[in-house]
Amino acid sequence: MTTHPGIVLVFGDITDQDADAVVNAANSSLLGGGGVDGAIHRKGGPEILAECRALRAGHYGKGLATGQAVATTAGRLAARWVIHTVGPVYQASSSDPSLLASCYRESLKVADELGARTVAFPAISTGAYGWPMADAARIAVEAVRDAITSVEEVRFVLFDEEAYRTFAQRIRSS
Ligand code: AR6
Repeated sequence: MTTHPGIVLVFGDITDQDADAVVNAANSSLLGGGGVDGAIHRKGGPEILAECRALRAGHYGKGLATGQAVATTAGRLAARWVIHTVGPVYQASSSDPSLLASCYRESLKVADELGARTVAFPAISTGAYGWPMADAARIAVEAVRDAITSVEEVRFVLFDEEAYRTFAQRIRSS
């Protein structure tokens, strides 16, 4: 069935999620980094990086563009797939919210292609990329709410209390 997904909030670590797919807040190199990206590669093991390297050697020679998404194995994680997406870097005067919304939409599109029914997202762009949490939460919740997808459950996995509270407030008020 294709409809809007249900939304669940979790206070925790994305690498612990038992979802069909977990989303990585990656960078365009697809070759790892800190934050969510570092945690996923550390816990998921070298198989994920090997597939990322293969993507770079093939269709993604120039890397993954901001707002796009692509899947690999999840290696040793409980999930079956990691969907890598690249959030926009926040710049106070010229940040484009549609690129952040695109990360959620494109990740759900990839999830549909895979047949994933449960997908766990971190708060993309709110760490190293500096997007203010309240604005990022609004964009994330709206993008997921409006998506037409076969994904049944979207889990936002928030790493600290402030992020959890901000997402909870946004869901209540929209
Ligand atoms: N589980 C859930 N959320 C987490 C975890 C975790 N294990 N670790 C951090 N967060 P970030 P970005 C939260 O920096 O802003 C990387 O180096 C964190 O508190 O992971 O999109 C990539 O390679 C924050 O709220 O992603 C890129 O270069 C949110 O997840 C760059 O950082 C996102 O923080 C991407 O930056």
